[in-house]
Amino acid sequence: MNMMLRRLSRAAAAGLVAAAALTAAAHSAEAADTLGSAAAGQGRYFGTAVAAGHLGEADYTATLDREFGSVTPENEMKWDATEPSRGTFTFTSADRIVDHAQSRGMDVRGHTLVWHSQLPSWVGTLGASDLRTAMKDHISGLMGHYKGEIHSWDVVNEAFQDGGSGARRSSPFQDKLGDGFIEEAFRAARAADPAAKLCYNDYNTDGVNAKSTAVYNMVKDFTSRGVPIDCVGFQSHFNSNSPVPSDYRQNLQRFADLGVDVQITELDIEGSGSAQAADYTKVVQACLAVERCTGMTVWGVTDKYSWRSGGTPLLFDGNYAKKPAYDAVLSALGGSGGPGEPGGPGEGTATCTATYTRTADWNGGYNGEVTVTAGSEPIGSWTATVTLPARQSVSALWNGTAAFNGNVMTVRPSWNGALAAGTSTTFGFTVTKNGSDAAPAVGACTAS
Ligand code: G2I
Repeated sequence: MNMMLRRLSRAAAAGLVAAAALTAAAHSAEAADTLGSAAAGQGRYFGTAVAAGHLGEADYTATLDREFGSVTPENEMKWDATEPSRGTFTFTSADRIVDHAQSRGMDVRGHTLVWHSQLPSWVGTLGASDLRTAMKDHISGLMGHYKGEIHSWDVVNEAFQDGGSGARRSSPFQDKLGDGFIEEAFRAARAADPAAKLCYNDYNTDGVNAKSTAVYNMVKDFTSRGVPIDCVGFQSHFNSNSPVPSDYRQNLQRFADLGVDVQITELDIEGSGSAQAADYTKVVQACLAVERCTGMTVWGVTDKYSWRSGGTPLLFDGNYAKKPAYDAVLSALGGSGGPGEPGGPGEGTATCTATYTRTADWNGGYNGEVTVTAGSEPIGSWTATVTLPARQSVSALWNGTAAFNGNVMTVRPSWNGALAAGTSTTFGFTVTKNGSDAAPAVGACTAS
């Protein structure tokens, strides 16, 4: 994709992010049948790590595009991938992921700016003052390239040691710049992209323990001194040696109580069958129980490409079949679609129709309006889908709440759900054209 098109598609996706944010607090009583749409119905995102090298595999991208609302490049934004030699940035692989996500209306998490691992060797050779400059240049170069396009950045990753001490981990940054490197990184990150949520991300911090308490104390110190930090990422790599902690929710909540968001950033749980499914349920329920837990990301689409593939820790097997863990997550998110459940076959006889008109038009955009009309029976609520043409994005929505999955906007009533037989209501939305004047397609209306 050439640069101009890439910028256009980035702008389109930025519009979708804004519209999604407008409605993120909306809770839906309707069932959804994908992870992304079910999570959106709970005001959360559901994402996955993505590797650029797999995007050419049809089943991989079909599963990605259908199920997920956010992507995290698994390796492509790391320091070794983006600045292999000092001052020379390469964004080809990361751009591939960002372009793919944006063209389908998915959000992007940035991972990661300052980390001791996957660090090119030149960084370790620098003296303190040069290293400080290089760290800030890396942050501004990488964040600047994606300015306005990343919903959350892992600014510093894994800066604390495992084990009981709660001490900092040795790294070029820690060893040469001291504890203050984290604060310096966050300040540089805020300056580079003020719109991005800035996260500290780590593992083995999922329950209350010495390491998570050390992170907690750092976040508390940052918030009390006005050091910019917006969120804490809990990687949540679980297996039999490191099971889902019983105080997981409590730990997320104590961070949230400091006034930061929490996110589950790299979730995977080794195992299979109902035991694995039950563990996934615990994690999703913990996030949903914490108001400031804004989203969850699993660390890969399919078991076969997982960093722990032998432990089959993900939601889709190597053939992209949904595992029991998938059904458990979807159900915990309030989604369904199974027979007899809300949103599934046989749920009732109420009907509605949806018709679309363009009510205003200008150079860069237009307003659309959808009229929802109840059939011959009264309805309690309705759902309508609007599929946007490529490049277009929604910047505002009224008289409805929206959940986005790719370029499909699923709209539910905000206040106007109940309709007497044969009566109508409308919802409206503003679209940024981004060079495309095509009309959106309004899908079938469903009533309940
Ligand atoms: O280790 C699991 C994760 C722990 N938290 C931070 C994450 O960034 C980390 O992700 C993993 C990736 O999933 C792996 O894919 O980070 C590993 C490196 O620390 C990644 O592995 C590397 C291999 O070690 C390299 O040999 C390989 O060239 O992936 C590279 C790209 O495929």
